[in-house]
Amino acid sequence: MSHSNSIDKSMAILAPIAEQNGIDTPWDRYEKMLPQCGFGELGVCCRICWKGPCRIDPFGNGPDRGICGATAEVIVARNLIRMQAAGAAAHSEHGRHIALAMKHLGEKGLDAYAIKDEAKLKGVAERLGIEAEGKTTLELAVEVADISLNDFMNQDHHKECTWLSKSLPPVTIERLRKAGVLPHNIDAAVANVMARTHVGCDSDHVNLLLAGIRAAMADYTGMVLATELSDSMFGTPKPVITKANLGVLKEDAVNIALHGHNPLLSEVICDMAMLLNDEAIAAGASAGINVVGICCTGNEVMMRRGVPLATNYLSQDMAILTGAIDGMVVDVQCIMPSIATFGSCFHTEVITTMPDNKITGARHVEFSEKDALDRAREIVRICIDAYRKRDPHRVNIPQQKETAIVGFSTEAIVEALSLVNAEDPLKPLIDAIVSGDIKGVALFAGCNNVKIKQDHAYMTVVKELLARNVLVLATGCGAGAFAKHGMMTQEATEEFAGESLKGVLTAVGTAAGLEGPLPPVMHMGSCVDNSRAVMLASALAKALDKDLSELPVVASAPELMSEKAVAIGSWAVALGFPTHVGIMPQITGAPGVVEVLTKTAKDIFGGYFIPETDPVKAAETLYDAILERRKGLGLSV
Ligand code: MSK
Repeated sequence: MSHSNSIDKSMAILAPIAEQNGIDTPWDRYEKMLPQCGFGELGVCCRICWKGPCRIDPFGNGPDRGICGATAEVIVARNLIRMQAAGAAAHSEHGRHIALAMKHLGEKGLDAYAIKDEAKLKGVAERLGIEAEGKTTLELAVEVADISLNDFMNQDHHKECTWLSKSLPPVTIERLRKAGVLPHNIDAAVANVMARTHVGCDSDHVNLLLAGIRAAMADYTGMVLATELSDSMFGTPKPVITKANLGVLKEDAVNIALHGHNPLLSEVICDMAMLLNDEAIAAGASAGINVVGICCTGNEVMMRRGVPLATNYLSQDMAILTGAIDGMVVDVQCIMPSIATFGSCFHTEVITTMPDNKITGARHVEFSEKDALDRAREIVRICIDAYRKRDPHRVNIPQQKETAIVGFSTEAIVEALSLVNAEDPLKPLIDAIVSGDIKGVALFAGCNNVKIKQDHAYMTVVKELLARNVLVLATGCGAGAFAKHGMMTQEATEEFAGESLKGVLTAVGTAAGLEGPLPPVMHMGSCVDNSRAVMLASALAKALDKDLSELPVVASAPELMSEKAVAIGSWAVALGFPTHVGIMPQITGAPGVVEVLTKTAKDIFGGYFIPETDPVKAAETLYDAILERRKGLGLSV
């Protein structure tokens, strides 16, 4: 029997439809997988050579070494840092793609793209040390792209990636430099992890873990340049009011769901959907084209255009069960192959677009920046054609839908604060932290994981922290969870924020003309936009002349699953943030690795991992970490 395990009520409505159609939900697929491999759960299964697979007996009754002699510590560390490297590769491929597009735009022009935010580009250029005087916008774009691309190409080990020093406080850079974890080249950091984890190479778990942190810092580098260049090309997000959850689908519209990560695709589809709206109406869809988002592409178009968010990671294939999605257009990352199966049970066209991200059973329309308009037109028309085949009797759109105020880029937050203090915009925030009106800041990031009830851990941890007057920032599918469940509204501030936090959010919101508070959870964007939170924290650290590791800032990934989330969590630790993970990481078969990541890391980086599957306890531990930081700064607790 098909079922769901989610606090999102629309899932309970859709699960019976999966059963009627004889397809498994993600939760069914998970149940069929049980019991999951105990060796894998502990991280002690080694598959990096064909003498294996080897596995260490955690109870001490069987093998305590692999065939090559590798210990549990080495096996676990190798497995973990390969995840960090994969996460870094994914994010930085995204960044490289944007940087190459910006370079092509500047050099040869690209019909579908422009520098929409010239002020941001100029700011980025200035930060990178580029002299802007006398240069055109496109010339500047080329130089910004070249410097960014050099972070993938530099071979001088003594020269760290430019984007690191241009985005982090000097004292933090110095600490990380001493620890030897600053990459000189994003690609090299990833390749180095793959090389040193080859059989018969690095067999010291601490040395391996440090290489993993370096890869994670490469992940951060790819991420920050992706965000900053995307803003330049597509606009820096500003607060916008939209809706979230599957109730955003429209029965009388051609519904196109954009899913994946890279705005290069989704931005052009959004433009094309507007251009072809009349064709949709002519096809019988009286409401025209309704573009909605899923996962981080959803976040990208939501915060820049106010496009409503249909759902987050774990319910992506369930969305097709509404029978109302005519096209699901995907690019890269976090796309379940199951969407092709779900699509084939309905009229939904599942369209892959990237040469290195195809799905068997899906239609492929290869997208490139050079012919973006033609391909986008083709894709939107495929979706309109699919609408013609939609069976109205199979449409079942759950009514769940919440308002969400989204789009709090660092710039937008600073702009809102400047309405309180134009001369020194950060001062109101710093004053609130110093006085204790805001006890600290928590960044929520990460995914959903089928191992726990969808969205439940996010909602539990966040409510606990808000009640304790902690300012909350959110990205990725965590942000999606909060948007779906009404945590990005002014009403949520009234209901969940502690009194002093509510006072600050109301003062800033009122000054910004909102006639009430800011939402209690600030939507900062997609996975790569975790860099925005670092930018904000770095601005605070610089203003206070402190290391990031001294600030009362914590991170939480209550429902993480992806390699990218592992990489994000790892750089959060390196930057100095106590970092909660709500899914037990696959490292517990190696006590030495656990010790390094949860304790020793604190001595080296200030940050450390807090594995805790109980969300209430996790909130308590995060809050204690905030108070410890406050004490360290001599602030009231
Ligand atoms: S999409 S990495 S499930 S946040 Fe960025 Fe969501 Fe996690 Fe993917």
